[in-house]
Amino acid sequence: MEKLKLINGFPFVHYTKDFYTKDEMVVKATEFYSWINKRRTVRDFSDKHVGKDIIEKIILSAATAPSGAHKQPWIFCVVSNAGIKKQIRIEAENEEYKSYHGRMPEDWKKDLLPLQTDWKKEFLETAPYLIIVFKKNYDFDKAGNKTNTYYTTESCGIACGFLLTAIHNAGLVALTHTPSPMNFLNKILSRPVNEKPFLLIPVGYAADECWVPDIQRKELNEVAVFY
Ligand code: IYR
Repeated sequence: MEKLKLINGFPFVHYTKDFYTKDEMVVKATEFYSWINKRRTVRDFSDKHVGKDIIEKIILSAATAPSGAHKQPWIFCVVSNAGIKKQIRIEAENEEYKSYHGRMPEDWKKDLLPLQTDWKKEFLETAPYLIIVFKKNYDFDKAGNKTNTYYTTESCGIACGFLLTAIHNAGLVALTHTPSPMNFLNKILSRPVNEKPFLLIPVGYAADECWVPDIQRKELNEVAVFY
């Protein structure tokens, strides 16, 4: 039986967490780092099928993320339909073409050179799934009344972090794609006005011939300060 108690009239459940010995903790932390450090953003996708049940578990994992006042201000739209993927590719490439041919300042394009990105987004049709994460700027209760959401950017950012981790854990790869502007996604997916596109994440297997830029991650002393 789950332990329950009321605090000021609100139900709380007793929470327990496994403790590890100091040595176990070192092993756990080291192994996790070495595993997560193998995650890479991938642009070369295979069209190999991935079971919907896997994607469902990945999304459930993402949706365990903490959120402002536990409002869970996200919705994950999963597209596997070839026709919809094609529409998304056409619209995204249209925006990206304009970005790469005028909207992006030269400095920005220079920063992207080592990644060799361009306006062409073939992966939007190749990857078996596109997960489009929408951020809810406000929400509706069951009766249809408008309700507030809080810290939506932070909440969705964390949920996407969980999503990418769950994708990596399943042996799949992803790309955090941000076609800009992304309003076309509301239209194609018939999403309501309270939802704003946050990230477009193709998910699938890496292609047999898959190349990623030879990037280096910052050292600990460049990313952390201990006081
Ligand atoms: N959104 C564009 C450009 C782009 C921007 C950044 I910052 C990147 O890290 C990668 C790409 C695109 O998806 O190509």
